[in-house]
Amino acid sequence: MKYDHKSIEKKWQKKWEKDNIYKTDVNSDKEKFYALDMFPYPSGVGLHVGHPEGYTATDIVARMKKMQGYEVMHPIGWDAFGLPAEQYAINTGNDPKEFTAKNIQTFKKQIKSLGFSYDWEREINTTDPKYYKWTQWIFSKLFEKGLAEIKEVPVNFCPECKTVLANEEVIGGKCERKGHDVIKKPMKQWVLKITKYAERLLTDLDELEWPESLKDMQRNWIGKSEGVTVYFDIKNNDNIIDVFTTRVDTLYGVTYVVIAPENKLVNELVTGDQKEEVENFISNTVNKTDLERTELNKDKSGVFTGSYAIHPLTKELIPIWIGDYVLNSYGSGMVMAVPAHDQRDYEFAKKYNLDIKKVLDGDISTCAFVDDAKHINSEIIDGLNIKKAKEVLIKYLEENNLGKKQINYKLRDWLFSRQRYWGEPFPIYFDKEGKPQLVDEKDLPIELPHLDKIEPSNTGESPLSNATEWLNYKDGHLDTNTMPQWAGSCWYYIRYLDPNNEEEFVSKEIADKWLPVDLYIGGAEHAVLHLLYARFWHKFLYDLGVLSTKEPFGKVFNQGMILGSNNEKMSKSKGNVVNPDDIVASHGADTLRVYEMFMGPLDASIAWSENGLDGSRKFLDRVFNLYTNKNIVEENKNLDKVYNQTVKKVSEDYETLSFNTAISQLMVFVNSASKEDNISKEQAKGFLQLLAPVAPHISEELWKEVLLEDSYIYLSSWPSYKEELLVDDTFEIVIQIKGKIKKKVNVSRGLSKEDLEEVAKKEIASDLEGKNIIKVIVVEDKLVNFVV
Ligand code: ANZ
Repeated sequence: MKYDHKSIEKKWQKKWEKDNIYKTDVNSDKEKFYALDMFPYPSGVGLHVGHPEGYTATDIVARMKKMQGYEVMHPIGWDAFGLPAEQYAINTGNDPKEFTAKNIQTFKKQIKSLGFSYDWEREINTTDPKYYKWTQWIFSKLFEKGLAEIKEVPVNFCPECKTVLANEEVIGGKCERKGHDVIKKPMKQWVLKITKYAERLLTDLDELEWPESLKDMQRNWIGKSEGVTVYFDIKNNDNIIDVFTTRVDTLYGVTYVVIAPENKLVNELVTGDQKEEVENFISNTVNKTDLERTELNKDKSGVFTGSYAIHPLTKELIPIWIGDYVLNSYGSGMVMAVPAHDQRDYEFAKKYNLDIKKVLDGDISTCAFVDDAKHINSEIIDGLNIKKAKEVLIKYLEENNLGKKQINYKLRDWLFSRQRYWGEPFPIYFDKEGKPQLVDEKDLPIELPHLDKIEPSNTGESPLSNATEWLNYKDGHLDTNTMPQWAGSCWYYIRYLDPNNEEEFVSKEIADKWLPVDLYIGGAEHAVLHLLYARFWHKFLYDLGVLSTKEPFGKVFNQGMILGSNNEKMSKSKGNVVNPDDIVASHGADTLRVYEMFMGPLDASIAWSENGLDGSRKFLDRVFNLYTNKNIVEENKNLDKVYNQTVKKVSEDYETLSFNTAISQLMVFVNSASKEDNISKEQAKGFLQLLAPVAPHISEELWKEVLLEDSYIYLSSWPSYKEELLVDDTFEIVIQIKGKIKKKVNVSRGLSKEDLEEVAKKEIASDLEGKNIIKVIVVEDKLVNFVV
C-alpha cells in the first residue's frame, strides 16, 4: 500500500457525500454544538490559503464534538452581494448574477476538495431571492418599529465620474479609479438606529466568552463616554453653546470655545468682517475625513467667528472659533477649549496665539498637563483633585442650571443604503406624497430586476431608477436604493438552521434549540462591524420575540493571517500568492490541513513555508507507514503512557483551539510507536480518531482498509484515557554516600523503605565494599543516603 493522497481523498469525499454523513438532524435529542465559519465572499480569484485556516479549525472542533456525542451543526454558504462582483461585471460587460454563480461553483469545488464536514443541504446564498426575502422581512420589521429611517446624509460623490462612492472606494479623499477629488454630497439615505442599542451592545459584552482584545475593539467602537454638558450664553445672541466635556473640572481654564465647521450655529455666529475668511476655511475642511481631522499628530486649523461666549462661572468673554478638530457628529459639535490641559487645544492655542490658563498644578511649558493634580485658579474647587473637583462642580452646575450630566457614545447610526445595483432591494415604495411605505408582505421578495446597464447613474441615483417597469408599485414607485453587503451577513447563521422554511425566517423551536452559535471563527477584519451589526439585529429579533437568546455568538475567535513566504501579505502584484488547489494536488488536502494547523498558534500571523508543508507531509507518510508496516496486536503495554497522554493532551488542545501543540503530541506518539514492533488495536484505533479531525481522509483510509472498521471514523466515539496510566510506573531515586551522589536509578513505584535500601545497596555495592555502614537515611520516592 502506498500513500496516494489523490485517490484516497477523492474516494472518501465521494463516499461521505453519498452516505450524507455530515447531515445535521436538527430534531436530535443529543446535546447540540453549532460550529460556524465566516462565510466566504465568492470572489473571482477563488479560494485563498487563508480560508482553509479558519475552516479547518472549526472542522476539527466540529468533528471532535460529533465523536464526543453531540449533534453538530456545521454549515457553509455564500456572502455573495457586494461591490467587487459589481465592478467586475461593469468592467467586463458581464451580469453580476452569472459571474457570482460561476464563482460560487469554483469556490464550492475548491472547498469540497478540502474535506470539510459541512452539511451541504444547508448551503445558503445571500443573493438568492429565497434568502433575501427574509433579509427584506427583517428590514420591514425594523421599519415598523421605527428603527429604520430616511435621513439626508452626506455621501461620497465623485463629480468627475458622476457617481456615488462607497467608503472603500475613497482612498485618502480621492476616487479610487482615477484619483479625482471626492466631495460629500447630501442625499436621502436609509439609516438604522443602532445607537438605540448602544448600551446593551456594550454591557452584554461582559458575559461573552470572547478574547478580551476583541471585546475591547467593540467597546472602543461603541465609545461610551460619561461627562457633562455645560451651557455657555453668547453675547448679543439668543442661542446657547452647549459643550460636551469629560473634564468639567477644567472649566475655569476655558479660554475659547470651538465649534465644528458644519455646525448649524456657524452662520448665526459669523460676524460681517469675518465672513470671507470663514467661508474660505470651511470649503477647505469639509472634505477631510474624520480621522484626518481629529488625529492628534495632524495639523489643526481654525478661524475666529467674530462672536464671543460668556463663561458660565466667571462671566468673562470667550472667543468662539471654528476648528476642524471638532466633529459635528459627536456630542453637540461644540467644545470648550482648555489649552493648558488638553493637547489638541494646546496646539490650537499655540498656533493662533490664544490664551492658555493653567488650572491644575502641573508643567505646561512644552505640552498640555493632562494628569491628575490639585486645582488652582479655580475658585470653588481650588485644592481638589480631579475626581472631587468634578463632583463639586457638577453639583453646582446642576443646581444653577448651568449644565447637566451626559452620556455620549461614539457609535453612529448605521448608514444602510447604497446607490448600487448588486444588493438587496428595499421592501419599500414611495406613495404619491413621496412618503416611504412598506410593500405588502405577500409581495416579498422584491426581486432584483435584470438590467443591461448597471453603472451608477450620473445623478448619483441608484441604477435601479432605470428599471422603469419594475419601479411601479401601487400608487407610487419602489425604492431604488439597495442594502449594503452587511445586511445578508447579519443573520445568515440563523437561516442555516432552517434554510428551506418558506413560512418563517426560522422556526422558533429550532432557533431555541440551536442558538447561540457555540464557536465562531473568522478573520480579524470582521472583529468590529460585522459582529456588532449581527449582534444588533440579533437583539432586535430577540425584542421582537422571534428569538430567545440575547446574543448570537458564544465563543468567537479571530484567526491570524497567512503571509507570503517573503513575510508580506499575499497579493497578486507581489507574486507570493499560494493557491490551495496546487497544494491539494501536490501534497494533498490532509497535508494542507495539518500544515495550516501546525504553523503556529491560530491567532498568529505566519509566513508560508514550503519546508513546513513538506514536513507535514512527512508526518502523514510516517503515519501511513506505521499502520501499513507494523503488526496490530491485541496488547502492547509499552505505549500505554504516551498513548494516554496523547488522548488527554489532544482532546484538551482541540477544545482550546491549540491545534499546533495537539499536532506536536500526535507526532510524539508516532515517534514512540515507530520504535515498537507492534501496536495494540485499541491504541491504533484511538490514535486515528485523534488524527481524524485534522486529517480526515488518511485516517478514514487506515481505519477502514487497515483496521477494517465497519463504520466511518466520524461516526465512531471519541477515545478516552486512563488517569493512572498518564504517569510512569517507575521513578528516579538518588543514591548517596555521605551526601555525595553516587548514582541515579529508576525503581518501581510502591517499594517499601527496606526494599529501597536493598536496591540501593546492590546498585552501589562496589562503592560500599569494605565500608562500615553507620546509618541509612531513606527519603521515600527521592533518595537513599549511606552514612559510612
Ligand atoms: C474640555 C476638556 C478639557 C476636554 C480637558 C478634555 C480634556 P471623549 O472621551 O472622546 O468623549 N470633545 C467633545 N466633543 C467633541 C467633538 N464633537 N469633537 C472633538 N472633540 C470633542 O472626549 C470628550 C472630550 O473631547 C471632551 O472633553 C471635549 O474636550 C472633546 F482637559 O472638554 B474636553
